[in-house]
Amino acid sequence: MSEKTVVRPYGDTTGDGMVQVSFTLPVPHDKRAEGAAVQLANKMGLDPAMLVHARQMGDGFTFFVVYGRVNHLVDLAKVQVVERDYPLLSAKEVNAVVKRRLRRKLSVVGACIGTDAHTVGIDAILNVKGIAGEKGLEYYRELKVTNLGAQVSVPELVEAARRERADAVLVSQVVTQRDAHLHNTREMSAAFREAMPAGKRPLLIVGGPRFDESMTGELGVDRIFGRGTTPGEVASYLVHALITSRKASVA
Ligand code: B12
Repeated sequence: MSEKTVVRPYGDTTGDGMVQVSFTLPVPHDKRAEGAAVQLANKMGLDPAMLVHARQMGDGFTFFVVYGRVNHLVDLAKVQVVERDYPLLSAKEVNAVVKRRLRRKLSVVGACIGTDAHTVGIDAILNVKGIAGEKGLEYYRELKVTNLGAQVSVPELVEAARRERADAVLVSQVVTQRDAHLHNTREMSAAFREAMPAGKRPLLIVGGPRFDESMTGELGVDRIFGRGTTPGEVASYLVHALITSRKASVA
């Protein structure tokens, strides 16, 4: 494997710097619109910029795809990401740890909050059917899952967490328009902080395709899961955060 830490994009030949971007402009499709798209791409640092696709999207909007060269470099040594810092366990291992160490079922309450009705993601994590060939948390014998579904208000969620004596609350936020996912998450974590004293609060987990996983502190949650999350990763995190890394409290 290459030792290189500084890389450039690859289009036709190694290191040629070619990238493809897509965007929509609020103009009808004509020659001027195409020129405007190229101008924007130039301002974004693509030089030369080639328009490869333009299609009118309803009245007065055009969608563009532009292909062009950038001169920017990426320094892999400076990339910062949140990496998994706990072991990935099988369903059998998760069940065994919960049974042996917690000696009761681990209670999980999940929901899509606010006006968000995109339940496919949270269902993929919670429901037996799961995702990508992996079963969801309902399949785990030692987990008790309460899935509240779509458009749940924060007070309803707090109430359900109390009723179910939730060890963890899993919230999904897919819509990001006007930063709704950030506002809703902050509102949710503040409500839990107000309703329950530290030490009695469930683990707060939020997930969705457009979260920045490094924003836990800012959003007041314990963990953020992004695109492509699997139920096994979530179950393993629950065991890590609630049991194995809290040796003293559950021994
Ligand atoms: C299906 C869909 C719908 C369905 C939702 C059906 C349902 N029951 O969920 C319907 C038709 C209802 C819908 C409606 C709308 N939608 Co829609 N929808 C989609 C679509 C096509 C797919 C989403 C999806 O199911 N992905 C598959 C799942 C498995 O992926 P996921 O959600 O990312 O989940 C994974 C991870 O993110 C993570 N995860 C997610 N949540 C959680 C939670 C936890 C706790 C954890 C651990 C992990 C986790 O794990 C999951 C598994 O890996 C997307 C576009 C796209 N291709 O993504 C648009 C999209 C999300 N929708 C969009 C929009 C705008 C809308 C509407 C506002 C449209 C309208 N004008 O009416 C409405 C809003 C309705 C509402 N009130 O929320 C936009 C959002 C844009 C934005 N910036 O926010 C998108 C991106 C489309 C687009 N390109 O414009 N939508």
